[in-house]
Amino acid sequence: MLGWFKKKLKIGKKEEPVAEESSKEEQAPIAVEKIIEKAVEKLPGAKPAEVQETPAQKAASILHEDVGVLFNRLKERLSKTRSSFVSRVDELFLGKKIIDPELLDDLEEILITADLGVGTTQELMDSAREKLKRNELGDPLALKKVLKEKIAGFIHSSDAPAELVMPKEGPFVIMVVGVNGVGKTTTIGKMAHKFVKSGQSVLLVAGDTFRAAAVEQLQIWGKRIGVDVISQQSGADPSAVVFDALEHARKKKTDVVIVDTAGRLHTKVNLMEELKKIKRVMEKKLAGAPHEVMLVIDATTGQNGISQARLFGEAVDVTGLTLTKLDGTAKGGIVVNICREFNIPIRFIGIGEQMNDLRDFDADEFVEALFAENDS
Ligand SMILES: Nc1nc2c(ncn2[C@@H]2O[C@H](COP(=O)(O)OP(=O)(O)OP(=O)(O)O)[C@@H](O)[C@H]2O)c(=O)[nH]1
Ligand SMILES: [Mg+2]
Repeated sequence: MLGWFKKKLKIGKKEEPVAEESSKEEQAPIAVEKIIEKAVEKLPGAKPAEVQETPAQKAASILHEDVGVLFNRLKERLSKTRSSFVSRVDELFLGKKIIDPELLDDLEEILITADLGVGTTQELMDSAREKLKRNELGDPLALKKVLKEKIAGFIHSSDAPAELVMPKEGPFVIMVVGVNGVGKTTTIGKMAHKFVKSGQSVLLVAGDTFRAAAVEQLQIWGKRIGVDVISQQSGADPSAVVFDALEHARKKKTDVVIVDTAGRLHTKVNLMEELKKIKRVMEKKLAGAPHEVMLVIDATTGQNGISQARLFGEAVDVTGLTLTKLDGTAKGGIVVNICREFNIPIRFIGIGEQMNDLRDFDADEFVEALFAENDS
């Protein structure tokens, strides 16, 4: 399981300090000092006394802080979507006491422009109108709550497990596919970094032999992270590169093999056939491979992502998704729509160009970050 990404910190038992034997005379001044310290602490404006933390407590507080920092970063990176969606909903509701048909029409428009998709918007609006008819919505705030719950429900609707499952033996092979420029190679670099951090050996495979620069780009990532990259000259048959790489991984007992592929339009039949061939070669060379066919979708492309998921899914049985560039778009609503339309889990979201800008997708955290107050 990819649970190693979320390795829990083991907090050791707090060790009780061993009391030193001391005489009553030695203890007396210490007790007085303590009383004075306590009194000083209570003075207005006094700094709290320094707390001596054990290493485990220190680590735990760092971890706790990290979680907060990470959440804030996610929140900040989703700010474009939040301001085009949740903040507009807030503005719409501001000062309104009742829900009238005009307010519902305006809400509908906001949902469509935030790229939640026509079907999702319709379902949300139907449910809101239904609740209104049954007098279950007292005021706009209640409507916002329903909206949040419904959206969380859509994101949770996929029952496919979000964590990757490792094979018992042999390398775990991930084949990364997608349209040109969506962020495949960058996501591969970030993913490899995550695996390396969790102690796995990683091999990158330059299956994009279409552009010379593509091999170089992957090699730069390989160097940055300190992992090997298997490549051939540009123009080589990508299936041959993959074949060699799997042989190499088997010999070296590599834990994780990540295969880059050339970007291709999901509507180009011959290019999709080439992808099927690469996959077949993997299957032949290593039973069970590829264990993950990851489709990378650029969130800024909005609803086109839906047809990409459909056509790549039909061609190569996509098993997981990564949505990139959520930091640069107001169209983050695509996440909701993808979850509602497909039973394919979103594994990761890309929220920037740096190595650490790939996050495990957590539905609850995503909804919270999307609906978070701007200043909290
Ligand atoms: N802001 C932002 N930029 C990203 C993210 N992921 C990738 N990018 C940028 O998107 C651009 C394209 O990324 P690549 O990784 O080269 O995309 P690709 O899918 O491999 O492209 P092709 O191989 O040409 O099909 C680069 O400038 C990346 O830095 C992300 O999550 N956020
Ligand atoms: Mg690439």
